[in-house]
Amino acid sequence: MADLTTAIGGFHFDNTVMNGAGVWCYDERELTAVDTSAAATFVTKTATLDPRAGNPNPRMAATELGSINSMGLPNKGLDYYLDIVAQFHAKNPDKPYFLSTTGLKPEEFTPLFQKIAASNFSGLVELNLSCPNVVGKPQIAYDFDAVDRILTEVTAIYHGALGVKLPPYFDLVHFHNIADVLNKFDLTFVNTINSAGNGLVIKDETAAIAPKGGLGGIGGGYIKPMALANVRVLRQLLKPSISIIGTGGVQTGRDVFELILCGADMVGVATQLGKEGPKVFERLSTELSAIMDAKGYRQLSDFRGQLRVPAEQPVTVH
Ligand code: RRO
Repeated sequence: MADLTTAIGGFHFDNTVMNGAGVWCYDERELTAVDTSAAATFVTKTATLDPRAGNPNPRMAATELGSINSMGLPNKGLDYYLDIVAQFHAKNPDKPYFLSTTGLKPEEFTPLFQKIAASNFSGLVELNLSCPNVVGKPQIAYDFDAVDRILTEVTAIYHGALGVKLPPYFDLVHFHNIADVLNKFDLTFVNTINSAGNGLVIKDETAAIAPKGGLGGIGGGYIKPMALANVRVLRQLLKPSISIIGTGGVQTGRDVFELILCGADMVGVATQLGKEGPKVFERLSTELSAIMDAKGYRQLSDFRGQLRVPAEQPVTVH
């Protein structure tokens, strides 16, 4: 087996695959299943200050190529996840865990992070600025000034390891815009990409899900090319101290390999984890290891970021 260990900031992990926030991470039962699988670690469901029921059903559908969801941030509230992560940490003091969180309105970010700062949480916080499914709320990370304001506020309060979950960007100028903002802060990581917002899946002349007129976040194979591009370009534009978790469209060890080739330090799995359950992590690790063995790579740093591009040109906009 090749060496699949990795690091994000000063945090060390004994594997390179983990869940993407939202899948197998709602409660203690689901988190335990991921914790005891081959996954490097887990990230919790995105926690809001207060518990939420989320959107009406049906709110998620799997398709042959991927998935659509409009869960609407169902979660058990920040206190629950702080408490549960503390319990996992007590059992596994050397294993770093991720807590995902977000504010539903601008005034919520300060109390959220005051609470986290006042707790004994010592892992990594993933600030979700890209949920596409809360009715009436825009995806924050498409508003670069809002990201700047929120990170200014949050980093004044919270001095632990902090990262941001990003939506897919599609225009090179937007990659520059977001990188310019993120590079102003002492972030530990970004996680790119969240689901691609506001897609539509039809089954038998009917929208597959109910909320928002059938619109929801698209995940799975549909979005792998966007995930690869977002990891690749952000790796080129972000300062080296910001690690990258690459998420989007992972179905095989080959997909994990390609995200690392684009520069990912860790790889998130969401739609396929939903389809296959936590045993997916063992399969992905075995497949990745076999690819590395065949190529003579002993560790991830042997190929991370080494994508070859014919006649490469720099990623710039004029
Ligand atoms: O709960 C959701 O509807 C959800 C969230 Br918070 C997110 O970040 N991404 C997604 O696809 N669904």
